Amino acid sequence: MTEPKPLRVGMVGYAFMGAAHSHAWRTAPRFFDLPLIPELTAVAGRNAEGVRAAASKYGWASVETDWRRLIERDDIDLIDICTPGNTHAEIAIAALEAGKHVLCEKPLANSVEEAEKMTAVAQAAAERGVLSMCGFSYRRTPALALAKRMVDDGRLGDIRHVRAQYLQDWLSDADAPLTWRLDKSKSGSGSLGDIGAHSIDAAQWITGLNITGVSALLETFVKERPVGGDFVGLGGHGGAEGPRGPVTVDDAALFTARFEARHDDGADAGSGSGAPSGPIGIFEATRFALGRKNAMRLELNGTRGSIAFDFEDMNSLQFYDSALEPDAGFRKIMVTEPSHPYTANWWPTGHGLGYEHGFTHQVVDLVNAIGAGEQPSPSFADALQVQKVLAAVEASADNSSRWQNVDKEPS
Ligand code: SOE
Repeated sequence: MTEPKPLRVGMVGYAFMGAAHSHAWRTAPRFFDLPLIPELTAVAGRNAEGVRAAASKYGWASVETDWRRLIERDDIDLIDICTPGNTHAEIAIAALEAGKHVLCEKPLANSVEEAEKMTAVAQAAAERGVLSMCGFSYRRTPALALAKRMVDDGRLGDIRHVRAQYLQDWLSDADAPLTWRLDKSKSGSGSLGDIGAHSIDAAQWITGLNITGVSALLETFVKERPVGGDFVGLGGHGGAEGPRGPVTVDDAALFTARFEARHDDGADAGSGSGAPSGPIGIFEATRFALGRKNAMRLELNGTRGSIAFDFEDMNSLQFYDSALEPDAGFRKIMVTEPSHPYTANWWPTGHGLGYEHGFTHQVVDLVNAIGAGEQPSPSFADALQVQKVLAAVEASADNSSRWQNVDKEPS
């Protein structure tokens, strides 16, 4: 049997996502049989000392201090973009036009306009066999992939409610330093695009239905933060003294949403014509849910059943099946059986997986798609739909005309 060809990867950026992606590229071929074998060929970063240290720590064979060198090198087949959102469009478009596959971290871009350009270039590149994916890695959490399988199999019936929260608390400290995630010119938005985007993608992917409209509220609780603080992980402490800079993004985002009706209904939700309506949703994303560390939660209520997931208990899925006796209640599925998505390649039942496995499964699905010459999922077009929802949420929050004050004096 001939040895699989290498897939030579060039990664741009080496912070939190760079670390997670490096682990995934190294680990995927050791636990899954792949048509191509990823090689960690080069990592690029502007700081020569920092990128050399990252290459040594994460196992990259060479370094570049300009991402454009990765595009020029003919020993690189795929560009993995792990940088802030303001750089995604330029790098992805250059890579695709140079004939290199692309994996781009989420959200796809910092605007719908950029995402539309990226999607057009990606679709043209796909015609030439050059493929791309956006890194909504939570789709590859086994419990959420199982939820998708159950919805597709009709176990929940028609979906009526989507309830999505993504709760973190690393900004609860008013002196946590100003980082790129709090600078709109780099991140595009705050909790909305950074973590709310995951909830939007997961809800649309699992239900198979797009959001068609939203009504939103954004809030920035802490308007200024220390600059230049010691940055540890996502939060850290910048110190109460010293200069402070403006926070230009949301700390928290709340929105209600209407989804399209199921495609076979043929009706467009909200048409008011008595046609079947699609699900309605409520979304919350915040970095101030003190005590919640990475609670990416999703509950779907259907006409036959419900599921509930919390990433802080990521190896299980709560399932309510109306076909059982009414007082059966929710039951906890341990998503570690060999029949569950991805789990057969890891440990015996009950041993569980972690955050990093979603990134490894993302690489597995991407490499399998490239090997088969098929469009990976989520595509840039899928990610553009998420970008449109993000933009609608921001537009709704800016337009307070729908906001109804509660009269201070009883009428
Ligand atoms: C920070 O909020 C963050 O690292 C996000 O950027 C990731 O996408 C999410 O998976 C974990 O939290």
